[in-house]
Amino acid sequence: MRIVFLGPPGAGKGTQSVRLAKELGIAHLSTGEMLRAARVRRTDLGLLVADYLDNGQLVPDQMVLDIVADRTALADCQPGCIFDGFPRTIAQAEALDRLLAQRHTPLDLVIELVIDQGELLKRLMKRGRGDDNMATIQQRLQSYENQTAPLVKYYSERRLLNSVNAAGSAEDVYNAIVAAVESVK
Ligand code: B4P
Repeated sequence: MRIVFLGPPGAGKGTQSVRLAKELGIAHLSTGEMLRAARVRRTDLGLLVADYLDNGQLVPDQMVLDIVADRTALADCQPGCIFDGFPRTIAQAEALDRLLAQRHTPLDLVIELVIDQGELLKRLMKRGRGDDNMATIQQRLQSYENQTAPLVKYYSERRLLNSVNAAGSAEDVYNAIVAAVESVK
């Protein structure tokens, strides 16, 4: 199975998708995690993306696409994978469609985590990761509205979208996600 998790920063994409991947026995791919790891290791890519991460801006599409193309070719993605926080632009979504079509492994489902801004701010300020300060969060929310939210329509038109209320407890949200997965099995 191949599933995309879509939602604003702090909606719980990481929290939920790690658990679901384990449950389904498929790989968990977080582009955010991969980019942060590259920055910590100070690889060439890490040095290039540091400013984007610190400013709450999306990293250029081609950099993310190269990472995803390499990562999805690894053996652990054979049984399937969850794309956590990817795609984040229409160009990324189109590229992902092309990549998966070449491999004859289309997407099965897109889960949108729906939540209001007040709750997001509370969660992110509490988490307190390096990119969780107020200025960066505002920029990330802006990037989401401008560049990522159009994907809701994109996937809805392709009949892949399943929207889940992400404001409840982590357990309630997870149960709603499992129900969405069951509906396409
Ligand atoms: P990500 O790593 O994807 O991070 P995120 O959107 O902030 O968080 P997520 O939604 O996963 O929230 P989480 O479960 O942690 O992106 C970071 C940066 O990387 C981006 O800003 C961008 O610069 C770059 N990037 C990544 N992918 C990219 C792409 N494809 N293209 C370009 N740039 C890209 O939850 C947040 C907090 O809430 C946690 O503390 C959690 O414990 C808590 N929480 C979760 N669910 C809860 C619940 N139900 N109730 C209460 N608290 C909850």
